[in-house]
Amino acid sequence: MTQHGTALNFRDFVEELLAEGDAVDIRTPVSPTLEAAAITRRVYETRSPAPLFSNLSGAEAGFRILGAPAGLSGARKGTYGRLAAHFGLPRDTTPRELLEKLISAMHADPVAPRVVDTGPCKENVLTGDDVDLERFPVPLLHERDGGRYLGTYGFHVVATPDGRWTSWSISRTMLHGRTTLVGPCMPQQHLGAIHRMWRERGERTPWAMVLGAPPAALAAAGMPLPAEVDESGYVGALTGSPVEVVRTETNDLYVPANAEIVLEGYISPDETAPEGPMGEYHGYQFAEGRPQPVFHVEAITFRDDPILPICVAGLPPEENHTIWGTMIAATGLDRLRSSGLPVSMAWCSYEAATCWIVVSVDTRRLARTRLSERELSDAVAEVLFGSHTGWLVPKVILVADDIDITDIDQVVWAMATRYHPGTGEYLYPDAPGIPLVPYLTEEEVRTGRGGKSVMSCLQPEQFEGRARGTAAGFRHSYPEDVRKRVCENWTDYGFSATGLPPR
Ligand SMILES: Cc1cc2nc3c(=O)[nH]c(=O)nc-3n(C[C@H](O)[C@H](O)[C@H](O)COP(=O)(O)O)c2cc1C
Ligand SMILES: [Mn+2]
Repeated sequence: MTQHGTALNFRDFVEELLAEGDAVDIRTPVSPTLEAAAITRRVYETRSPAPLFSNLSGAEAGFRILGAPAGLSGARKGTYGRLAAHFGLPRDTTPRELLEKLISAMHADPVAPRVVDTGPCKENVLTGDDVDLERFPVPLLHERDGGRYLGTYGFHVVATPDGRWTSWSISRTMLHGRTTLVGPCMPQQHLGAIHRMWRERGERTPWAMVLGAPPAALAAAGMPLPAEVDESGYVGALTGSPVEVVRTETNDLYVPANAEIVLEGYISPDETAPEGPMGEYHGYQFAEGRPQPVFHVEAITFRDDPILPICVAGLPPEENHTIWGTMIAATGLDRLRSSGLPVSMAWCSYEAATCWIVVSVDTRRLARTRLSERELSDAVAEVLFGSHTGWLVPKVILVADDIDITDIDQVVWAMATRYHPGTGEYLYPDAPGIPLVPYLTEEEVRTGRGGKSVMSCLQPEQFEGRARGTAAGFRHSYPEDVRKRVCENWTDYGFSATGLPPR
């Protein structure tokens, strides 16, 4: 018996998307070289159902790819439906409900994984000379990428030498050879931090990579939980069930038993190879690759008819925005709230490509704090930029909570009408940050500091609990009986019922 449900079984997740009409099974031949990725890009950008490529040219029969696993859906299918399905939540779950769920699991006791003897991921086992990554349809994702990427929607499994902490985390891997991959392993991320511990001992880092993982586990692996927190225990708390794991064939690690594909081996302590470039989460393709550590694959196990999920990174919305951005928002909101600041919500607008987080401020509580704009900005910067979460996102935008910050139109309106040029922005040149941010100077990339700001869209009156003016709109400018009458008679006036809902 294997664990079921969309949160804890990737195959169930795919089947549910197909049943909901939020995935399409593509039986016509599609090439893994650019074509599958081009279709996936168009799917993200048109909010179409996720493409399941069941007939990949040149691939072994049965080997499949799922594109856009957490892309957004057309409005009538529930914009966040595919994301919500990662957690076993209803398709109409709102961002706010999702964040509350993610945060409450951060405060619950972890639920450790349950070790089982075997599982579907062991249906096929390749060891020794049979190990060959080229057996899988490894896609070329963008024309100017430096290679083909196998791991764009899978997570690494590594454990500290003392065995006390096991990290599950997403980081891309590019095909390097028949039995090798290459990919980034940043020391500020837990993969790199644990790899460093083994390197310092002069040893190889025992490693596994899980592709087609339980969707809730994949999302947790893209979440900046604090160091020394096992993502597996968090997933157990989040879903209410221990994740079923099996031991790898060749090293002492444990992986989800129903995963589609598991790679196992080690990260070399010293060997590097050129990796990238790859079209990235901020939406740009740069020309240069960089040397990165080499991952050696000593065994591959996989389900029959395996499905490889892929993220085709680039302009939003893709999974670096819908999964990473959402998980950053959850951990960021939790930190801000726990610090006692008057914060009601946080959201990484998907449109901003995980380069900003919008924070909404409860203005009534703000007035009671008697903080000035600078003091509030400094406090927010200290809480966020000093954390594992805040390292990832360079810009913070503060707005009053009359704005629904998950609605980009409202955020734009607040920025345009409330941010005061010259006085509304606070800079944090010493704050450490991810060097991938596209506008950083060479110096900032080299030192890993700078390019970080808090932009305030708060009005001076809001620090005293008042606002300058009220919104003029359908919801704000008419008495309830008039609004009700207008809504009830809408189609009688001759309008169609299916227009956008008014704000
Ligand atoms: C689709 C996707 C791709 C990602 N790719 C990378 C990557 O290549 N390198 C990286 O450092 N982080 C990447 N991330 C972000 C990390 O997974 C995230 O920061 C996570 O918190 C890292 O785990 P850790 O906190 O245990 O270090 C990606 C996230 C997602 C959702
Ligand atoms: Mn971690």
